[in-house]
Amino acid sequence: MTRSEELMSRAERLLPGGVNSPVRAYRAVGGQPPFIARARGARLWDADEREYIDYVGSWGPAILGHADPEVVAAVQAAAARGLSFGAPTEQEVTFAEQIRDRYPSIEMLRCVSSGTEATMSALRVARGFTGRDVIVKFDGCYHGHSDALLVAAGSGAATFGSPDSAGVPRSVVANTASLGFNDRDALGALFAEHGANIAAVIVEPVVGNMGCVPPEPGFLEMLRELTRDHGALLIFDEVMTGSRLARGGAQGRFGILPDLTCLGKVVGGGLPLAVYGGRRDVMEQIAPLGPVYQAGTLSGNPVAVAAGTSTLEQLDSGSYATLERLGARLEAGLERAIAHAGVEATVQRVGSMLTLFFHPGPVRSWSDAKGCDRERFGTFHRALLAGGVYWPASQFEAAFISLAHTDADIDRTVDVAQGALASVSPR
Ligand code: KE4
Repeated sequence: MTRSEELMSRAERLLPGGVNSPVRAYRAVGGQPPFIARARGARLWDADEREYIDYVGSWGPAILGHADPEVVAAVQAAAARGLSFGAPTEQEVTFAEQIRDRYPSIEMLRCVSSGTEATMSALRVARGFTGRDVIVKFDGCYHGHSDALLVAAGSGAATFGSPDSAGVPRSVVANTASLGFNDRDALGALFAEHGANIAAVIVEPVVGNMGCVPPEPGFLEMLRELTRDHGALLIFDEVMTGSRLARGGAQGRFGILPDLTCLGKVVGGGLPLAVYGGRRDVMEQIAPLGPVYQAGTLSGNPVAVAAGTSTLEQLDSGSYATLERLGARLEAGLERAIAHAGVEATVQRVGSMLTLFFHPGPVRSWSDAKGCDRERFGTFHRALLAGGVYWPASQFEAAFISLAHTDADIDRTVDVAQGALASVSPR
């Protein structure tokens, strides 16, 4: 029995599935999830001292690579000054100024401790500001686990979703509509019928949570135009894309400014720190200035802010050129490996986030993505892991490249993927 197997048998007695977040249990891909003991740069080591090249990056935060020396030093120095005060600190102001400097759409912001909190709070202030109740999301987009956003795809014409989780009352999602991503006809029809009641549209501007699915030309522009015309707010959930796709996130890359933005992952540098912010007239609705309540004991925690500040300070324009180059190298290598293996698969990438879909492609929406061959993905994932490549444990996730990855890492990964694809029965 490996150390990870021993640890999993202990963990399962106390933690549902032995994990603190479902995807970590490997139920979608099978096999024993390695318990990670330590990480540095682009490498992970598990409890059995097995080494991996890491493409999960803690699901996005580790854009510099793990245990970046400057970030670790900043965290150690902050911790030595005290872990949490529940009071304003200079460091939170500096961090807020960093965010404002990167995101022209963010005039005012509030720190919270997770992406879920950020999106939940953004929805609340959008409803408070507009006085409206209807929220629009897109099938296959994930915005954290707050009740109003756990909505299954609207079945056919019934665009108003049904709960996507037990424990969510139907009444709570009665005002949440879910449409097909990139479906401009459905979007136009919904606004034509319900526009006056829509508080906000929330979208991953590049979707990571059905795998990497970019917006088709004109889709984000249409979202911006329709929300503006109908007095609804446009919320970009950039928890994954923010500071990953460009210094100013997807909004910087595409040049479309939302009314509110949610950030997480990279901006916290791996510690519990997330942000929601945007138009000043909207954010001034938040307590103690306005009637929309939101609070948090550890919001803007000084140790987490130290990790976030140090991470953002190290991300400059050169960083994104490097991430683009490494991403293109991995994409090209995987495409060669797919062709060589004669397997029906496609790679979709934006910057340093990418997905290998077991699907002929293109994958434009959830209705495409759910047609992927998940069994083949599971075989592929297990073979990658056996070959020392740590890949997201679901077909519906994005893999992430960090600044610590080298050309040699990418080339080694492509070699392992070539072997992994050979173990997948061709179709
Ligand atoms: P958290 O509450 O997990 O910090 O953030 C929720 C969230 C919000 N918005 C987007 C676009 C996200 O991707 C996430 C969380 N992402 C998942 C993986 N895609 C986190 C991994 C997990 O759930 O364990």
